[in-house]
Amino acid sequence: MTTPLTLHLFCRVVDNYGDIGICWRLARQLQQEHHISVTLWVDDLPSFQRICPEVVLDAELQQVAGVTIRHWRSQDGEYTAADVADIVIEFFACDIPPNYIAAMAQCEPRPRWFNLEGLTAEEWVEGCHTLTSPHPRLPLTKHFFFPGFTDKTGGLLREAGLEQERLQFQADPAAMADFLARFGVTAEEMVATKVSLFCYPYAPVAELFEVWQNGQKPVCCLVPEGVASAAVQAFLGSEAQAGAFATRGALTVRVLPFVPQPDYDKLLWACDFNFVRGEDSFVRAQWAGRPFVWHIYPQDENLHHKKLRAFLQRYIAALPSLAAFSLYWNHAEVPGAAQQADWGAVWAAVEADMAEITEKSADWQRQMLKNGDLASNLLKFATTLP
Ligand code: TRH
Repeated sequence: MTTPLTLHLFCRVVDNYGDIGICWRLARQLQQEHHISVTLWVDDLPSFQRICPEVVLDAELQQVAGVTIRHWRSQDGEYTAADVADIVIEFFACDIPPNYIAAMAQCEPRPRWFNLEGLTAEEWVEGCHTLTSPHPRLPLTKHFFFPGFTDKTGGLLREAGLEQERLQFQADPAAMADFLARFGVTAEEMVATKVSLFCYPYAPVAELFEVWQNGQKPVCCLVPEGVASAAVQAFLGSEAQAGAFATRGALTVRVLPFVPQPDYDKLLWACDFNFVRGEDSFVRAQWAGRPFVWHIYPQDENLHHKKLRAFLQRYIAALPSLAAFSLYWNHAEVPGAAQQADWGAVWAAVEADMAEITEKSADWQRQMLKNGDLASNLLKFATTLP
């Protein structure tokens, strides 16, 4: 039997759940599908525990789902070549401990070293994907690895069994109803337009609630606890705690607990329309093959609007109703339209195009499948390195 490859994945949580969400997903996949011995170094265990309840907060080292989790407390510490893995990945240019880098330079052969970058649909990514960055002093070379939407990028994170699991779940109305019933969704609400809502606090949620409340068609909106709290609380007239719900007019809002990652996928699969944000939920919504609107992570000088446009251009250039909705949702300028959204009209346009939008989402999902998956693409590239 050959010794399995070892891999260290370094994750610094900048904020929220996307950094650890992506790293945890990647770590599990490398371990489970590629049989690599993975250690995930992470600096923030409480955020990790929110998406993976098995994580113990006061453990320096622990095993979850076959992955070793190491609490990354500081940049200090002594390391030798024996501490270094065959493959080293730093997520999002997080600086790994200087002595660990020095130990990497002592290894023979040198570890394969990657900087896994953030996802963007902008074209420049294709030119930067797999570029090298030689260390200024040590005999080490790091490679940039970019996720993306074309075959000239690393593709998107996706587990091997995901597609089959999704298709099976979506073909089984009883399984979907049972799943949503766990959160209190009734048989009557099952036939409403089911919407999951995950966004940043500045999304115009109250405006949308008003439209849905006064609409003709029943809408059941499922919101994780802690998301859009002000608007949800105002609608409920009470604390937005998991389990709370209210119906006003055509709209029912239900507050869900934060669920483990695999259940979050099921939520996206079971809903007719998903609001997602950041990076990881955004990608999962694409794999769900259902219509979605993306709330992009805000950046200085509205840099995120450029990224949002680059994505919309690829995803729904031919569907102005959903493009306009997405731009308004992110407070971005809508070409040739009023600055202030008329939310009633904006939602009505999306509703009118829903069949076409649903079809387009399924097409997009199939198109993304053709790019392979990020973990396999990264490992394939690693084998080409000297
Ligand atoms: O939480 P996010 O906003 O995360 C990030 C970070 O802010 C990060 O710094 C930034 O770089 C990035 O966005 C762009 O959104 P995201 O990426 O969708 O991550 C959320 C994770 O939480 C994702 O893995 C899905 C998971 N999740 C659950 O597991 N259960 C839940 O109930 C919900 C709502 C989400």
